[in-house]
Amino acid sequence: MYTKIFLRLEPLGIELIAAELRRAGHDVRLIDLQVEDHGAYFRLIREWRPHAVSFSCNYLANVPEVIDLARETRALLPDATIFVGGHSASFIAADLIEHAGGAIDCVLKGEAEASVAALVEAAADRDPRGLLEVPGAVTAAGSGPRPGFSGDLDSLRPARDLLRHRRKYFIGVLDPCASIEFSRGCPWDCSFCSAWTFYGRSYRVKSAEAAADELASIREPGLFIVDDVAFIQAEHGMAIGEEVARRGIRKSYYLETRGDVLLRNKDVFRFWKTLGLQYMFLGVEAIDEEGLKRFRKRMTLSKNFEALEFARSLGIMVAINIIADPAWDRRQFEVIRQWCLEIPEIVNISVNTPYPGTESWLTESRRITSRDYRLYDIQHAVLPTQLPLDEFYGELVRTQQVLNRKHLGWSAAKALAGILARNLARGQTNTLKMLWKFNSVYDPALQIADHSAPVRYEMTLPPPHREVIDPHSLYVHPPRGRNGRSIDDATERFVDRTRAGGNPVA
Ligand code: B12
Ligand code: SF4
Repeated sequence: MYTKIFLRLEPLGIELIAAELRRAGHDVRLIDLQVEDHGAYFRLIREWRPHAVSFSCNYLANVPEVIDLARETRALLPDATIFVGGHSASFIAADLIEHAGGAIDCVLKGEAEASVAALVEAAADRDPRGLLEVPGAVTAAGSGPRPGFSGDLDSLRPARDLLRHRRKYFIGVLDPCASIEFSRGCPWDCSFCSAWTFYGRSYRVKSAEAAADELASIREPGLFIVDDVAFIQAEHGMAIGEEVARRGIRKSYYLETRGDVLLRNKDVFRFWKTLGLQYMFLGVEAIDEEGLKRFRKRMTLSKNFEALEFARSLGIMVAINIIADPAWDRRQFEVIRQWCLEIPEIVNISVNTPYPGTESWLTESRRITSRDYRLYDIQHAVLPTQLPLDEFYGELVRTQQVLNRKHLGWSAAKALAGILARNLARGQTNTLKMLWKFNSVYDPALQIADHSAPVRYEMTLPPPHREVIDPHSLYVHPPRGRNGRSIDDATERFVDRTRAGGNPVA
């Protein structure tokens, strides 16, 4: 829902896979189904008839679409190797294979760069046993070795030239907008998040030179920095910034970070403001101590507000996330609504959703109420609501409406007139179009209707609830302990003080 209005972003993952396969000598084509429709996809494969087709499945909500596409692709190309990968696919690999009933040959878990070329080569031999030698591979016959890490981030360069329709990518007023990663992974361990479990709590960085080289090669004036937590380490953030300044690269940036990182590295964020930082997203998650504790954010409320105050002082647009719990009553929504009205920030409300691959998936004691993958988009309730479901959605949308009233529609059009005019002069209309879409997307009746759509692929329920879990059982990439985190010792100690686990976990 969020992506239907506020943003549509370059899929870096598939561009990196394409780059890797091209390096191995293959002819590769990409199609981004955020931008093009299924008709365009089927036309492409009918004409081209590739030997292998792969789908990226970062989001759980996209699982049914990916399976249906794989099945139809199998009917058209019976001999092609069809494989799937990505963030969510990595946590539910065996289920994907089963749902697809033979349409998916393999799920490749983990980051693709390390083994996608080996997988395509093994597939060419048409020996299903060969696939199982590829690290990260899961087939109907079993699983291969644990996935390996890609090489140095400096050597990775997305095949940006392979995506048509680049003008469709934007976020808010950054239109058009490309994406870039300065780091990969996250050293924290929040209970509702799978960013850390996917990468085995590792954290790697791109060098300042490589980051600046890549930035200089990007045509778009806007940049979405996809790092889970931007500028964890001041030295790294400064080094990239200095290189960007030295080369005179001028762009507008969006980034996401934590409040405590922002407060620890104020100078870095101030410096990036001078370089063009325009939007910042802070995961505040809750405005009461109880809520923060539940999400294992070891951040006090006053620190969170201090961070917000500092972000405001930078004179940039600040967006924050608040997690609504299905157990909320009218009063709790009302408190958030009032707060949203009082503050200048853009507030995004998501719904507490346990995802496979997170700790919450295993520790949540409430019964899951839906096994429909499509509802796992953090905008639907998949845990029992205290209010009747229709009233819950009514309250949720009424709270999200504040965002519409404050930041979209005619008042926003007036406030953004200069930016809109500049974007239009460049032929970019994405920002303008987003301003009037809210009511057609955020509608309680549509959300209720989603709950009664027939479910063809049912998610496997979590195992019986546990109080404590071993994080190692969640990891996709095997952890490399302290050596897997490119941060200095002071930052490692800071992370340890502020992460929920607190005690040494590899
Ligand atoms: C950038 C980002 C976005 C961008 C997406 C940009 C885009 N078009 O891809 C935006 C802002 C749009 C976004 C939106 C959302 N996001 Co998001 N997002 C991320 C983030 C921070 C980084 C992803 C990224 O670009 N990484 C860098 C690239 C290089 O990595 P990658 O895409 O993962 O690709 C690598 C591997 O996954 C793998 N791979 C990927 N595809 C394939 C395919 C094959 C065949 C193979 C073999 C391998 C493979 O290899 C790639 C290279 O190493 C991740 C967190 C994370 N660390 O992964 C969350 C994350 C993926 N998002 C998440 C969520 C919840 C959402 C939203 C639902 C939030 C919302 N409020 O609406 C929406 C849903 C969007 C949708 N389409 O439905 C969750 C996923 C939850 C889940 N299990 O489904 C994550 C994990 C964050 C979290 N904290 O839990 N997101
Ligand atoms: S800080 Fe927490 S929520 Fe943010 S990416 Fe890391 S583990 Fe996930």
